Amino acid sequence: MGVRFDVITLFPELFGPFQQVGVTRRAFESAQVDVRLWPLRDHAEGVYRRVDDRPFGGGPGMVMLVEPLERCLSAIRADQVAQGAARSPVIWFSPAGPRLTQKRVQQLAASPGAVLVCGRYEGVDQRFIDAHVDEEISLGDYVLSGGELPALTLIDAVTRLQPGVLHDAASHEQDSFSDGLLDCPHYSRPEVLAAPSAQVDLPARAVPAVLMSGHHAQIARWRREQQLALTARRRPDLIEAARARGELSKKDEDFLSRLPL
Ligand code: 4GO
Repeated sequence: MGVRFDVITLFPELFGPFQQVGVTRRAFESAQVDVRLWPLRDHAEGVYRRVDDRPFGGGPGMVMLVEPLERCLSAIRADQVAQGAARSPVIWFSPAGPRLTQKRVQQLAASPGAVLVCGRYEGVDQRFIDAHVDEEISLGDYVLSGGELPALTLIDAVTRLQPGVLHDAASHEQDSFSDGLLDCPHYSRPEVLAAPSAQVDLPARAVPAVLMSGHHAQIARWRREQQLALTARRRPDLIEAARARGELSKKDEDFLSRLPL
């Protein structure tokens, strides 16, 4: 049990503080999620410990060298064998990969883990990717200066799904995407919020009455309808996908058909 991430990075110090805060901290402390950092510089050679060089064919920037990466990956494989851990897939973060989804996060959360390769500079020599990378993942259509934030993002998304991390098991079943729809709005105290004194034009803002009614079935129906309305407006593609999976009831369809376009 537990998920192991082996992270290849030039900046291992980025991962420390992250493991010390929030609801996910216990999962790291108990090694329910075991993050092992592999500083790439440790596998570089020579006085200068080079991990990058100029691209053949010319052009701007630097490319991460194959050999330190291969030595680092060999050290990870040897450690996995020594620890009796599974040989986990190698994930490389780049904008060219398919987008990370909650579905993939759920699969990884129930898996032995992965080796996460964090690129820097212009990227990694293609021969490393061709020989060793099993899966390429992107967070979205933008460029980052390194793969560390995508790695931390993946680790966070996987860690919060581990048993005991959230306050109750139902908590993440309510998340956006867990049922394929966006999350409903949330409210807490006070029940009626006074206008800030500097903004007399802002009316007092009450919590939606149904949430104060104590009618659990009505509350559940209201939340479902809030999810449906928000998702239909912002992400009609997700409504279509939920419909195709047969996850919209007659009630849901009636509600959607009555929404203003
Ligand atoms: C991943 C990596 C963006 C993403 C990256 C993304 N930029 N959209 N940059 O998930 C090679 C060196 C890739 C820096 C890395």
